[in-house]
Amino acid sequence: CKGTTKDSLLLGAASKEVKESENLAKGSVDADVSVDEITTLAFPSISTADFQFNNETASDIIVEKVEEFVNKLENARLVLVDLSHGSKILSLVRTKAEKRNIDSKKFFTFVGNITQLYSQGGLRCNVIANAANWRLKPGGGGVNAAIFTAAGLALETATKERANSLLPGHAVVVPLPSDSPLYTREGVSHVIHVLGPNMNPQRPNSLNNDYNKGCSILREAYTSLFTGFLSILR
Ligand code: AR6
Repeated sequence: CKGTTKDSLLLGAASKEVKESENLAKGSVDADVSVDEITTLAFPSISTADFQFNNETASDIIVEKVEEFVNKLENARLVLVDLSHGSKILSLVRTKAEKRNIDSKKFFTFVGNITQLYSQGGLRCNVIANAANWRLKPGGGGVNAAIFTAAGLALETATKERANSLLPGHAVVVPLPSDSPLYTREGVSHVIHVLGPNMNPQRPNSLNNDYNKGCSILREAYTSLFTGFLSILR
């Protein structure tokens, strides 16, 4: 993450800003200094809430995809986030990742609001993923509403510059302007919007319980997400 591209420079700037505010605010967390330089992607479990994808099946796919990508990350790590300690998907993934001996420094689960990971949880995440809708519109509830609200108009504008819609299984990397509150407060320099498979008949493009298609789209979604993250690191 120390390249010379514009995006890499943004990452560096965000990290410096957060470090300075931490010095002033005295972080409540036992900060490991070496961790400062680690670029981190925080991501929610795609499709398992509003899109009603089965948790057990999704957890297999998350662990499979993390295992595939985790060794491609040099000084970077992946964190699966959910709101509550009772999260079923977090506990399923944690158990399965332990069984596969996935390096817990490179991948772990974390309970917290993805828009407040640094300010409330002391966890620096320069990149966050959004479980988006196909129109890439704010609102709609879940993590999408939370991220668009926290990031302000800056994210809407920056998203429109990159894409107007997404196909299921695809992702788009959006550099976050430095005037976004998510950038200044949390140190988030990029949002990666991901569209997962939809099993909810009340939402557009429902797969009507077709888990063959659903699994292949969910795999594709995580591949697009992690590939997008790798593209930021280079
Ligand atoms: N921080 C961390 N995790 C969260 C947060 C948050 N603030 N909010 C929800 N989660 P969902 P989907 C977790 O429903 O199933 C939207 O309306 C949640 O507990 O956000 O892919 C979009 O517009 C779950 O584990 O995404 C789409 O139309 C995970 O995030 C649709 O929902 C994903 O839940 C997408 O549905």
